[in-house]
Amino acid sequence: MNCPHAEAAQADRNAGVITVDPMVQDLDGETARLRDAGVLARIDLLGVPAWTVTRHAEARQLLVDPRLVKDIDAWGLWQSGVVTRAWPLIGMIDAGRSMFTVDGSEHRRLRTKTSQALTPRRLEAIRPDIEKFTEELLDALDAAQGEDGVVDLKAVFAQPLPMKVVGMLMGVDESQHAMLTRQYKAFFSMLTPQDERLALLAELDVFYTDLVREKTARPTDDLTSALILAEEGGDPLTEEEVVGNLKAMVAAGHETTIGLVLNAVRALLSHPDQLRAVLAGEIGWDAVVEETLRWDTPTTHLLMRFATEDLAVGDEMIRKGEGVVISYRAIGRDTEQHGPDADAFDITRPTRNRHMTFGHGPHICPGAALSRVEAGIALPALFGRFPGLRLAVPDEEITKLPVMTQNDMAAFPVLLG
Ligand code: STR
Repeated sequence: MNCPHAEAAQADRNAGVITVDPMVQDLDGETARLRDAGVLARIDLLGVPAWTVTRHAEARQLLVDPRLVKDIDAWGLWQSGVVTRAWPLIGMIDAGRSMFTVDGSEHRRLRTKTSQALTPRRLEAIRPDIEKFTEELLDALDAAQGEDGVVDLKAVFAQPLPMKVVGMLMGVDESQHAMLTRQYKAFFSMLTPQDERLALLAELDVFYTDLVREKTARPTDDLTSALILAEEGGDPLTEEEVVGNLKAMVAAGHETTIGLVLNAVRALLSHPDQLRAVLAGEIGWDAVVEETLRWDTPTTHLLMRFATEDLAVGDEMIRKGEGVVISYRAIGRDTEQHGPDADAFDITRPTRNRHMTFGHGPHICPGAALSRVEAGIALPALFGRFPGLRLAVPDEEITKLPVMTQNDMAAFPVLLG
């Protein structure tokens, strides 16, 4: 049909839409485009339209708004069948019933045990284990150097550490860690064909269900057993709910912390003055961790929430049934929150702790304290053991994986010094 008005209207609508590209290498460019597009930006996620929030203040407001929910059935495009399980990002949203997908009082019921198990005080008990894992992996790093002295810090150190920690917490046997790492790598990569992704998610469901059944028969002192045994006011969690929580914690506990540790190392190596100040004890490692979380968050975009009513945000209106992404990378670079130099990495920045990388409101990351403990042990131990650590290739040659939601490097080749 030749209808100039409709075409013009379509072009108009397309004009303001930013395509979020999993293949992007210039992530800073994409982040700046989103931030500059306004408080709310229209995005295209592999052919699916959504809103994204790009600013700190408005995200903070939306994350406590009960009219935005996690339940995929509130999504118009899902109800109408436009979005199906064939969409490569569906696993990020339709992830089974868990604390990640439910709101309100049910959400509290699903989440209480987990947040109680991960308080800073409770985590003190596992600090020695994390230190031991770290030392073992530093030995492994030393041993893995090739003839040219090069070793992949990601594969040998940053990746196994969080898996060991979350595996210990949840009671996942070491023999399964390599399988899980492989499966999650394929899950997050947008190059994995969708039928393979759905098949691996089904396999993981079987794996986690078997684990929950085993722990039901023989509870131990891990968090999976605690979730199974939780009373929750006479309303214990179902098997499906325990499985959902277990899946969420393994995926989140492992994937995001890899990014935190590597992004911090990368930031320090490309800002040698700041590395020197930390190594000289002029400023603490906690400053490095917080500024990395703000400046180069592991989670670029978090999918997704849905409006149960029309919602006005700034000059825009999110319509009932529309999807909303939270773009944490752009939020960390918000100049109103962090000043005109928000794009600079600066561990002395006064607002370095006032980032929103762990979210806000009822769904705020329950593992935040754990990731801080892990990075707070791993980083000083790594630089303590290898003070001459340096990149084996120019920084520009570090490639980002084709992942939509995480800032994930393919490899991080280093020389230990
Ligand atoms: C991966 C697939 C799965 O089985 C369960 C979940 C639920 C938790 C999600 C996880 C997902 C993907 C990565 C997330 C994590 C919560 C925090 C983590 C989104 C969908 C972040 O990147 C912040």
